[in-house]
Amino acid sequence: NHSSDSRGALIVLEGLDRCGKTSQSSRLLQYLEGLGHAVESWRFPDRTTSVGQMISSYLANKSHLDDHTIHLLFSANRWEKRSLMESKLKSGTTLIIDRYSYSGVAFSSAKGLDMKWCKSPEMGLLAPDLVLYLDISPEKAAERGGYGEERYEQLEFQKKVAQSYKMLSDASWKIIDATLPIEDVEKQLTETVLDCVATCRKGKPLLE
Ligand code: DGP
Ligand code: NA
Ligand code: NA
Repeated sequence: NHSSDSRGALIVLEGLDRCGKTSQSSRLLQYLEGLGHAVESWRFPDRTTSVGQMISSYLANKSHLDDHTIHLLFSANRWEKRSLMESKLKSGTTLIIDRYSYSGVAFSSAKGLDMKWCKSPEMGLLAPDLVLYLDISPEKAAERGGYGEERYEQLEFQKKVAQSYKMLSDASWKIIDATLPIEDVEKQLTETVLDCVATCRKGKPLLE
């Protein structure tokens, strides 16, 4: 039971590949569930949809697409979840999202695409209430058990992505030192996340 403008929080985790986002989103999920909150963890790209399958094949180097085309597919993959996202949030469910529009802009602009062009298809998607950036140097990330075989998992490219993220970050981002032990990273996240959830429950407007 909540008042009509009470809602869930839209919390986004961002960072380079191997920064630890995926472990932290499952820890946050368990933490909030343990406190009795309605919460789900999502990730983008969502590889389960037909658009997501095209993205997955591209990332696995099984298909080749023009840089603009794949950019728009990643964006389309977020757009196809927008209405569900909005209804979940409005019904009081907090969403913890592993990657969102910032990944879209950071990874594509790292290829040399114009940043303003990269941002435009993201306009109108729901704005996060909190962006948690798990900060790690590209070199340290690369040391973490090595990269997999996916297209972007290369040190030189990740250095460019890190530069793009720096250009995108603003005062609203919470920058977390992702090189600390996993429990310490979690500790840095939980307090901010709880504040954010409380503010949204009190009826903070949901913006685009
Ligand atoms: P992940 O499933 O989080 O490992 O993401 C797969 C890869 O795709 C990863 O290298 C980050 C990249 N990525 C995620 N979202 C986007 C996006 O919107 N655009 C581009 N170009 N790359 C993305
Ligand atoms: Na990855
Ligand atoms: Na992702």
